This record gives sequence, C-alpha cells and structure tokens, in this order.
Amino acid sequence: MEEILKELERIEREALKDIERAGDERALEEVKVRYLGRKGRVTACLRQIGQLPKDIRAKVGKRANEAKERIQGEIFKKSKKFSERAAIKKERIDITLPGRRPYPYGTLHPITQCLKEICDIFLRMGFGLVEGPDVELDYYNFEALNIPPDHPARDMQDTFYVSEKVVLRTHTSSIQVRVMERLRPPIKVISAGAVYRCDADISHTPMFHQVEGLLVERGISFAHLKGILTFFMQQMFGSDVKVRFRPSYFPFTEPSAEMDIMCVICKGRGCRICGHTGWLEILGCGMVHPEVFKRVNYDPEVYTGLAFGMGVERIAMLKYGIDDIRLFFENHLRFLRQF
Ligand code: 2NL
Repeated sequence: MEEILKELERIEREALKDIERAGDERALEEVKVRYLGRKGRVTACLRQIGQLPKDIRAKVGKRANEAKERIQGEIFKKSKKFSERAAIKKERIDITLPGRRPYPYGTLHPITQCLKEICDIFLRMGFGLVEGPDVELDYYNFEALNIPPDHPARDMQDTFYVSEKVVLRTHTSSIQVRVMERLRPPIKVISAGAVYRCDADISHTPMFHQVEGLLVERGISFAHLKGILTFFMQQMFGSDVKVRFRPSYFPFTEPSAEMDIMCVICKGRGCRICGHTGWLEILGCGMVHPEVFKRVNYDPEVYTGLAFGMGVERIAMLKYGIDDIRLFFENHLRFLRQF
C-alpha cells in the first residue's frame, strides 16, 4: 500500500510540474493525454485498484481520485489562461494613441445662415425686421388676408389647428397684418420665421421658414416690386442672374406674380434641378389686395403696396445644390459642418 500511495504522490507532483512547464495549448493537451488519457499514468493506477486487498482499496481509491481531480483542475485553469491570453491578444488596443478630440467649432445652422443673409439684403434696402407669434389666430393667418372660409389652405390637411380659432401660422403674412393694424403707412418691413404646414416629403417638412416683405405707401407700383426683387436676387445669387415674372394668383394680392431666376446650377442650359426649363421658381409676390387694406383700415384709394414671400429652405437648396429638404433637419454633423 505504501508503494502505490508514493507512486500516486510522484505522479501528481510530476503532472503539476509538466502543467506548469506547458507553453501552449498543444503542450498542455499532451500532458493531459500522458496522465489522464486511456493509457495515461493516473488511469493505469486507477485500473490497479480493483486488484488491491479490500482493506486498503478505499483509501488508495480516494487518493487516486484526488490526484486525478487535482490534475484535471490545474489543466483546466491553465487552459483558461491560454484562451484568455489569446482573446486579449486579438483585441489588443494601443493605449498610447491620443484620444479623439471633440469638434471644437460651433456654427450657425445653414438655414439660419441663409435666413440672416436674406434679411441682411433687405435691411440694407431700409426694411425693418418684425417677428410675431408662431401660434396665431385664424383671423390674422387667414381672415384678414382675404382667404375665405372654404379656401383649400384652411383644410385640416394643410393647416395645424390648435383649436377652432387658433392655428400654427402657415405663412409669416400674419405678422405683417399685425404691423398694419398697429401702424399707419409708410410701412416697409420684412417678417421672418418658422411656419407650419401638414406636409412631408422630399421637398416639404411640417416646419420650414419664410421671409416676407411688405412696402405700403402712396404711389407704390409693380415697377417698385420688380426693381426690389431683381436687386435682391442679384445680391443673393450674383449680379449676372436673369429673372422673369409670370402671372399667378394669391387671395391677398392683385395682380399676383411668380418670380423665376435663371437656373443657378446649369446657368439656363437646362438640367435635372430646373426640369430642363432653365428657370427656377423662387418666390411669390404681388400688389396688396384692396380687401386686405380694408381689413386694417387703410384706404385703398390712397395707398398701394407691394408684397412678396419666399421659402428659406428652397433658397438654401438652390444656393447649395441640395435636392432633399429633410437633410436640413436630420442633424447629421457631417452634413451641417459643410456650411
Ligand atoms: C409664396 C408667396 C406671398 C405675400 C406673400 C402678403 C402679405 C400681406 C399682404 C399681401 Cl400682409 N401679401 N404676402 C404676397 C404674395 C406672395 O408669398 O410663395 N411664399 C412662399
């Protein structure tokens, strides 16, 4: 009995030393086979136990199993160490690399830049800038602008209603009505801000921006309107820009017109952006309708006025050659940083 216990002792000691020495997963596997395999040294000992005298069988058996478990445990620990080391090696990071710096510059949103640029041109021409409430009375948004109750613009599908008599303004004209209600002519203002329409696709977002102009005084004519807007387009798109006016219709102006500029992308030759016409629709305008003057107690026999309105996003898209309005509101920094 002494003999076999000593042998087990020796096997265990040598096995632990071999495990210690194993340099990789393969060497460790060899150690496992040598001790615990079918022809391994521990297995051989376990096989002998059956032939031992009954009185020592239990004690030797217990010792042999202890040795087996100890060796198995050490092999398992070492194997885990190898796989952990392999994993670490695979995803090694260079801790000496400098960190990524946050982008250090804040800039104005391209729409804000464009809106300011538009306003600045009119401010230089002597217009005053006015603002007003985004949540507006139906009266200022529609009624006072000669838009009748059954007009399609009043449809729930186009207008966000807050209540029966309150809407989110669908244009900034409502601001100008408030100005006329408060002040007597001469009036020379632009209104700028966000407007809201229930619409969303490649060229419409539920919120967008407008700049509108209003000039009221004795003797204001359509010639003044054409002169002011032509000068504006030359400032905005370059002095070589060509413009044209086409008849149009708005309930709040008479006569009304649509202004086009020569396509800034193809210089009038025809391209995808201008639908191969060489021209781009850029704004709507006209002479203030007498009905609108009556609502604010201006005498249409004494005063005439010119008015116009433009979408800031549309101007920005044409100026920068952007074909999807939604890019302005997705807030991807890689897009916004280009302006
Ligand atoms: C467009 C057309 C327009 C006006 C806006 C206006 C304001 C008052 C009285 C009369 Cl208070 N007119 N504004 C006039 C004509 C056109 O906008 O297409 N805007 C994006």
